[in-house]
Amino acid sequence: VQIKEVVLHTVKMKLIAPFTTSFGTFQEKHVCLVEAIDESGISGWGETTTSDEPYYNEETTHTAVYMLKDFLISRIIHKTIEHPLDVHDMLTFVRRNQIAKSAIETAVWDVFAKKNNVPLSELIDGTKTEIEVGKSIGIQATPEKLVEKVGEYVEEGFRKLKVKIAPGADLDYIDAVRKAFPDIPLMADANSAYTLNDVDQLKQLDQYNLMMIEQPLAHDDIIDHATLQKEIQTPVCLDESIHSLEDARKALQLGSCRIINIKIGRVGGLGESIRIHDLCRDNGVPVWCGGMLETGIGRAHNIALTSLSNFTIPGDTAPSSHYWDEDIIEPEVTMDHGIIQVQTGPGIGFDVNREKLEQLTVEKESITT
Ligand code: OSB
Ligand code: MG
Repeated sequence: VQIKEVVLHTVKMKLIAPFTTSFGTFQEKHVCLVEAIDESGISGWGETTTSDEPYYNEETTHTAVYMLKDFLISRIIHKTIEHPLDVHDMLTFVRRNQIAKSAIETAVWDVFAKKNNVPLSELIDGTKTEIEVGKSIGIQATPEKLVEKVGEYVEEGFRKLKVKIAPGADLDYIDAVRKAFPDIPLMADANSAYTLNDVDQLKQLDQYNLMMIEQPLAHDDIIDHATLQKEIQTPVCLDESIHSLEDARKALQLGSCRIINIKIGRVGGLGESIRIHDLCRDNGVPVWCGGMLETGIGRAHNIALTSLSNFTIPGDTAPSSHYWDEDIIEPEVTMDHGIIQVQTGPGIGFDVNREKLEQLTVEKESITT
């Protein structure tokens, strides 16, 4: 494949409801949809899974667009790409900026799959035809409100409920949910809100039979997490701390976690996601696919990735209707009893609605050199 043109479509999206984590509340966000066009006119799509502020990690939508324009696209465009697995190494000369790299890398995967007329899941040797879906629930005003939300999502069929926690909104909330729903697959995500001084507090979570606690400690830590994992029974899952295959290898070696949340953007692309998946599989460590409140494009990549066999835990891959009034892809993703069918069309398996895209676009730039 040779990419001849890259179009950066920056869109403004408004969530149907605010989403609160320990680091802040999401309401509106800009994302850049990256369209890579090859010599035969095939368009592949990727997405910067960023938000407007650098609170989850150091990247923002602005920094991702900047990196793409000034450093990344020029390393890809007009080069012969034998396989999309090679794109990761073509971009390693730039340090970090994983989400920016991922946006162009995933677009190349889509082009490649479309060119070979196969679904992306098949190109990556995914074996599942359907995936189990979980729901990530933001911090609510009261435990009662959270119980109500969990009830709605359980009713809808979600296979895993993930509750955001933070100091001051933890044990009471989890206690209320567990009392109301003694048997549901339940987990907590702290988004780095605790330190080792909170071990006693975190130990108390052991009584609630949680599937895991996600990223309890610092966003850049794997040492303290190893200490914590020895102190608590609840399995630790890492999100923010894992940016690469090397990070994953070290975390497993240290015993920093027993589960890994893989996000394509955070680790720099689909290729690195596959490598981390394979490493975890070979070490008997389950993985699941995280979410970044993506549009349908990012989520299509997430669904394809989840078709790999070691994604044994339901991911944060709720259908678009949970985030957006109208998505930019067609057809709409639907969920039945907590199950989403892996797309069977070529590439990401969805069409981009150009009219909808234009309506949401606030900035558009075509790059050909
Ligand atoms: O920590 O997994 C996270 C959303 C934005 C940033 C970080 C996270 C999240 C979510 C929501 O938990 C996942 C989703 O529904 O897309
Ligand atoms: Mg998380």
